[in-house]
Amino acid sequence: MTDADVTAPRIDAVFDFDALLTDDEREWQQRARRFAQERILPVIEDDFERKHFRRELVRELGELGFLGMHLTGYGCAGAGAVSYGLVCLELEAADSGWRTFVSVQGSLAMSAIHKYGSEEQKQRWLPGMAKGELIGCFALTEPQGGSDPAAMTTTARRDGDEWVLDGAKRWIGLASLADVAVVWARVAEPAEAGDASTESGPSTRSGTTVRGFLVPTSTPGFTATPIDGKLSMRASVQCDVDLDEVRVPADAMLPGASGLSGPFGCLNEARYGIVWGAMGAARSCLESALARSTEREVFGRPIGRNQLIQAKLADMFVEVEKGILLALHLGRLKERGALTPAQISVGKLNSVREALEIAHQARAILAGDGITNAFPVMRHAANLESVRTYEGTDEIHQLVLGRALTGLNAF
Ligand code: TGC
Repeated sequence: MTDADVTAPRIDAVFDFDALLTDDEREWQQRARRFAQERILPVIEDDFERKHFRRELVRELGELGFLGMHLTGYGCAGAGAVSYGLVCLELEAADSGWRTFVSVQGSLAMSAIHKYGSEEQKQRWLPGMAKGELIGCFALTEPQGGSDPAAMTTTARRDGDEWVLDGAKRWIGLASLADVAVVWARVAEPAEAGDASTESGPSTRSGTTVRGFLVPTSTPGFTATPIDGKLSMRASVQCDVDLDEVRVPADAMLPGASGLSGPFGCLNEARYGIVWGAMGAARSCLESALARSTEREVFGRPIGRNQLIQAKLADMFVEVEKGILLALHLGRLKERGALTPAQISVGKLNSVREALEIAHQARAILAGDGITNAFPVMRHAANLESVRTYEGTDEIHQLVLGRALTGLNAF
């Protein structure tokens, strides 16, 4: 067979992936792909270089229906889990920072309010957040480490008709831009929790439990400081948050969440988005390497004619296809209400680990030019280092799976 006999197919056409989707799902995907290509890709290298978060795109994301798109009512699109995953994939194919924005806003902050908020809280915050007029953040992780939220030291104490929050949070996406923070804090239980809905899960530390609070970021004592010096996710914002006697009214507490299962329920949503999103970054790296392999000539022929290059491309391709098909399977389970946290751990662990490996292989194929911003690959690789760590590190997800397999808890 000569080169002329071979037509290179589109990567996602090989398994006829489109045929597994509904018209509506394809429409969501196309809308996100257009947005990524027209609004993110032309500016992302510059934004990454300058550490610039392009806030004006937030309303556009809202107009397109991407914010809290898997939620129903309150101005949210009520889309299916697969549609949401496809949007995550297309956004992260452009940059992890933008998928992270949609995750923090929709899967974490809006989900927390939607799942656990009172009707009044939902009416107050969700419609504006869906439109991108209001930004939310999710303050769970603390400076001593993100893997063990049970070690949380931020407290909320009742003082008359108010809650008073004290503590510190770290790596909180969007906090310095946000209008509202969902802050998780330890309260004494049950008397001081003072809420009819405290069918509290077991306390996470003797005599206390974890509750969520909606804190307008303009509240005195709330300070968010962007973390500088990041070599990853430079086009998005992560902050230190200081809570110094932050006073909020009694009804700022989320009535429907008691115990760590509250924030973990939101992490499930965000981790699910990552299962898809990381495969978007991986696809972008593979596309760069593939294009380069037919254009770049070394030793008098395209590098793609070399078996060692083809072996790399084949392995990358296999993992992208497997990862996307796994994401689709998890999405279908989620739509049936059958997706478990352990299954999400399989997906998050696999997608991010493989995406990083693909980024590294793509960088090698691009050789010296691969370290420049003429290609998106180093940016994806750098971003994926964050994605590997947040929402549960590889090791946390391995241990979740280890526990599911053995019945023995390693934590
Ligand atoms: P344990 O602490 O004993 O469990 C407490 C309760 O939570 C329940 N639970 C879950 N519920 C729903 N979904 C899940 N995935 C859940 N995992 C646990 C559990 O059943 C229990 O409920 P109850 O009613 O009996 O009290 O926790 P564990 O032993 O089950 O889990 C330990 C471990 C290590 C798995 C967990 O602590 C964990 O997942 N750690 C990683 C946390 C993590 O991902 N942190 C990063 C957050 S990323 C972030 O905050 C930044 S957001 C992004 C941004 O802002 O940019």
